[in-house]
This record gives sequence, structure tokens and C-alpha cells, in this order.
Amino acid sequence: MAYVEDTIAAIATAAGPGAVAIIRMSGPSAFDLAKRLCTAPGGGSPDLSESHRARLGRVRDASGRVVDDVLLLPMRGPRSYTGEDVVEIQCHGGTLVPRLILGCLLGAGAREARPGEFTLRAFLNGRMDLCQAEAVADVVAASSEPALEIARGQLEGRLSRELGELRDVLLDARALVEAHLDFPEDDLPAEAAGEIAGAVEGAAARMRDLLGGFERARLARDGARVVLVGKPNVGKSSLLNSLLGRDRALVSAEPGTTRDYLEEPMALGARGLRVLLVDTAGLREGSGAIERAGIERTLELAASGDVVVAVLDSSGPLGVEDVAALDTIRGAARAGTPCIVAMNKADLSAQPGSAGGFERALDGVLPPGGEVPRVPVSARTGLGVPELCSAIEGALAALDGRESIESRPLASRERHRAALRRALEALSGSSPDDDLEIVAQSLQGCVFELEGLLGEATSEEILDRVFEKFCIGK
Ligand SMILES: Nc1nc2c(ncn2[C@@H]2O[C@H](COP(=O)(O)OP(=O)(O)OP(=O)(O)O)[C@@H](O)[C@H]2O)c(=O)[nH]1
Ligand SMILES: [Mg+2]
Repeated sequence: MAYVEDTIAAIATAAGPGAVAIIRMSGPSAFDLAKRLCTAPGGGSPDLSESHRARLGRVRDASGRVVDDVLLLPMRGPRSYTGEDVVEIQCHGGTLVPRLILGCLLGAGAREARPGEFTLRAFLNGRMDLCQAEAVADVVAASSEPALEIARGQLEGRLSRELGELRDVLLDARALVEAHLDFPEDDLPAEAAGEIAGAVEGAAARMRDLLGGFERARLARDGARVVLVGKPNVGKSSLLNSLLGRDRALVSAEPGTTRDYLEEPMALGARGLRVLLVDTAGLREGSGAIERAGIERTLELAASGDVVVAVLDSSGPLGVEDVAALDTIRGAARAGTPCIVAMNKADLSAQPGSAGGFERALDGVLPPGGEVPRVPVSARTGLGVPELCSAIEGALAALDGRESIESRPLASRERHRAALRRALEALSGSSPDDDLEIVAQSLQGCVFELEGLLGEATSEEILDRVFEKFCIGK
């Protein structure tokens, strides 16, 4: 996505009914095009000489027909989003008016912007670094408050500052190393060696901190995967539907209904925590090839889930086939994944106390105490569903830990994690006793990764990958 210095235009607001739409234009001809497009209320072209001051204009198409009366907001570069001359045109909303105005601009010589191209220009013009550019997309995509908090922090430069500081510390250390490289016959003085080792250790600890916060940030950004597992016919799909509040998954009295897993997002609780509910194929022995493939997936999903919910049919006895489901949650629990037991079909256990036998049977296979919450629930009547939601929220809170996400720098994307891992690996590639050349190289390798993260040394391919996911007009 090379930077061509032309003038781009796009509708920046979502299509559809709306009071106002905004068309954004950026590039050297933005002001000229706006003036050519519009006439001022008193006649002549609108006066855009004062930056950041809104002006009225009447848009006419090529044949002179009035399209709309608009508000023009000129922003002279470099004091604009992209750093170039920008004009934003506010017109009536809906689908037609903005498209007609965009058509006029394209007809007059503007080029239709590609997804994320405004933000790409902002990045290329040094208005923001790559982490901040990514955060722009995350702010737009945020569907929960924690996700927004993280994106805002990154946009304000919290992650970038941390990465920049780390880079500076390592560059200083490298300068120290290089100063001694010129005198290979002398040993590195103990003081300098200590300083270098301290810088490396400190930087590594801070990078590990960033990686440590990654899971937290990923959960907030992408949502936690809550995986429902159990033997066939216990009501996993029914429970998914019941949690979602709509019939998403196929339900039937026939065991083995769900063959492939199914994933649905939902917002949980008052803060709208993003959750991906995953329904899976029922676990059992001796099934056909397709079902077995589904079961394999179930096991993988249970192993990689953030929360595992074992679903049991509490209206019947605890059977041998339940053991497989309980095994998966025992495995997950051992790996530190929070688990919940949903005792479904509670509507069929006629008397309130009648599940006692079932509970005692569970005591035999699950650790005693409150480690794994057990929630009686009925997907059919909705009984216990709010309690199950609370249990899932509780499990997510346990995942979150106590730390606030508000003030710490957080790495939230796979790109961040991969680069931080490579950066740490580069640092660990040498020890203070190594040849100074090797130490200098490993410091340089680490700095290279940090700069790549900030977008200071980045290939076009990486930029393409970052910006292709943006919406048009952003
Ligand atoms: N009485 C009662 N019946 C239920 C409840 N939940 C599910 N069922 C019934 O149990 C049967 C199986 O439900 P499903 O949701 O398809 O079960 P599943 O666990 O997804 O089954 P597989 O996809 O085959 O693994 C259906 O006939 C449901 O109507 C419940 O809470 N109470
Ligand atoms: Mg099912």
C-alpha cells in the first residue's frame, strides 16, 4: 500500500438511515475540490481560508442540480487527522445523498479511499505510530467497556511509550557495548558490564510484563471462549440457545445432533463482557467417523477454552459417559482454566431435594469444596440460567485477576505478542560474558523488533495486513 500523494475521499459514516453523514477528503487538492463542489450562501465559492472553522455550502452535481446543503469543515495540514489538508463534509444522512456527493468528488478528480487509508496516511505522516493506528480500529470495534479502555490507552500512546522507553534503554546499552568494541584488547570495565546487564534484565522484565498482560487484553478485546462440553443429549445446544435468548443451535431428542462446533458471541452482564459461547459435539465412544472428528474438536476446544462448562443431565443418574466430560474439566482445571458444572434438566428433578443423589455422585468425581461451581439449570424453563451467567462472570473475573487495565501498557494483538516474544528471544541470545559483538547483535535484534512494533521499520506487507481490516473512511 504505497503512499501516493493524491486526494482521497470516502464516506466516513455507516450507510443507512441517519441524521447526518460525513464525507471525508484528504490530500493536496482537498480544499480546491471542496470549493469547486460548493457555492457559499452569498454566491461564489466558500471561504475556507480559516482552518477548523465550519462553513456552509450548497453542493451541485455536474449538471448544476442541487444535491444538498452541507457544512464544510476544513482542516489545514499538518493540524489534521492525516497530517494533510482535510475537508470533512457534513450532509444529510441516508444512503443516497452521501453517495451522490462522493460521486461528485470522484468526478472532480478525487480517488475513492481504500479501507484504513486515512489512518495509513496519519501513520505515514508521523501523526501516530503503528500501535496507535491499530488502536483506532480497536476503538471503533470495541463492544465492551474493558475493550474500549484498552484501545483508548493504546491510542493515547500507553503501549507506544513503554516500547519507546524500552528501545531507548537498549540503545543506550548498545552504545556502551559499541564504545568498548573499538578497544578489543581491553576488558569491559565491571561498571559498564553491570550497567549493560542491568539494562538487559530490566528490559526483559518489562517485556515479560507486557506478555503477561496479553491474555488479559486478548480476553477483553476478543472475548473469552466459553466452551460447553458433555455427553450427547444432555442439552448443550439447548443451553446455548437459552443463554443467547434465541434458537441458534439445532436441538433434538436424538443423541449426536451436534456434529461440528458452533460459536456465537454474546454480551454478558452489566458491563457487556464479550463472550464467545461454543457448543460442541457430545462426547461418547463408538460413534461414526464424522462424529468422532467432531469429538476430537470438542476435546481441542475444551483444552483451549478460557472457561469450560461441563453440562450434565441431572434428571438421570451420573453415567459412564459423563465421566469423559468430567475428565475434560478436570484436565482444564489442572491447567488453571476455570470450570463450571451445569446440572441441566433441573425441571425434571421433580422435588427440589431430589438432585441430592446426583450431587453426592458428583462429590465422588469432582474435587470437594467450591472450586468448581455447580449450577442447577433448565434450558427448557430458563430456571437457573441467570445463575449460570453469574457463574460464568465469576469465572471470567477469576481470569482477569485483580489488576486494573486502566493505567498499564497492554499488548493486545497477536502481532504484539509475536514481536515481543521475538524481542525477548533476541535478548536471551547472549549473556554478559559473551563476546561483545554478540551482545551488540542481540541488543540490536531486540531493538529491531521493538521498532517494528512501533512501525518504525516495517514492511509494506505488514502495513497491508494491519490496515486491510479497517473500515473505509477511517
Ligand atoms: N426437560 C428438559 N429437556 C431438555 C432440557 N435441555 C434440553 N432438553 C432436551 O434434551 C434433548 C437434547 O437436547 P440438545 O440441546 O440437542 O442436547 P445436546 O447436548 O446438544 O446433544 P448433542 O448435540 O446430541 O450432543 C432435546 O430433546 C431437548 O429438548 C431441559 O433443561 N429440560
Ligand atoms: Mg447439540
